[in-house]
Amino acid sequence: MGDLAELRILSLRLDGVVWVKREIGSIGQNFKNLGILDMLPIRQEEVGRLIAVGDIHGCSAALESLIEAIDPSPDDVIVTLGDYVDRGPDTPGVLDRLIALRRRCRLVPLLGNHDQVMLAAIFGKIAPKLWMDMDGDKTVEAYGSIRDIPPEHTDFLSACELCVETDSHIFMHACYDPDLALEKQSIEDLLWKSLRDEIPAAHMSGKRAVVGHTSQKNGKVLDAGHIVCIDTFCCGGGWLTAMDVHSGELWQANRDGGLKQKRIER
Ligand SMILES: [Mn+2]
Repeated sequence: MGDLAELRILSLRLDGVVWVKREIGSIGQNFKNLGILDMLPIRQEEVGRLIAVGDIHGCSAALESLIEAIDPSPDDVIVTLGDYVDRGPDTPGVLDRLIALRRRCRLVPLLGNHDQVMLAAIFGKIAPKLWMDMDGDKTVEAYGSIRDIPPEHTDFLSACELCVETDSHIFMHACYDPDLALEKQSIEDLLWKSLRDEIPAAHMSGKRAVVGHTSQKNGKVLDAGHIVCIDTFCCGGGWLTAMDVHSGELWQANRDGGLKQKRIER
């Protein structure tokens, strides 16, 4: 198993000490295989805003507009909820912008199921057809060919985390099992489970979950109180949403980069 078959979970606490829980598993036929590797304390001196960004799916103009509107400072933490690739026209531009964003703020990128499948296809863990069936053809088209995907982009995706936790919130791409601690969650639930099947009960931690993955075709944030879904279907004509999880401030941009801004009820 190569390095790129490894997945990690990161757990952040923003009350002065950041705890990083690293887990490792294999991208392969069995997506469930996870085990704790280590747990590292990291000091965090100052904390700015904590902002989540929904599924970008190749919509680089929307991402560009949102970053400009947010105007992140080095103390801000931005958690991107995964699914950077496929469907939209410019996956390469999305990954370039995210890599550049790392120099402006504390970026915590999470892995989405599309990102996982892209990596698995590139590194021979699954048949490329499985990726193409998930609109991977748009991604390959934008790069020219699979061979033209630069290592910086696959490195970025390979280093994405599965789950992030703060004192008040948990973040993951798709969903969770409410009765399992974060380190016991399955890849299926974290990356694949749809809210259309069922809105889960509150997580046992009592923390509010912020997720993407289940696209809200009406373009509106789904707020069920204990869980909020900010995948507002940018690639399909809706919005790319960013949300300051403490203030409730929202930024939204469409796939052409047009911006709208509003505050949601809390
Ligand atoms: Mn997804």
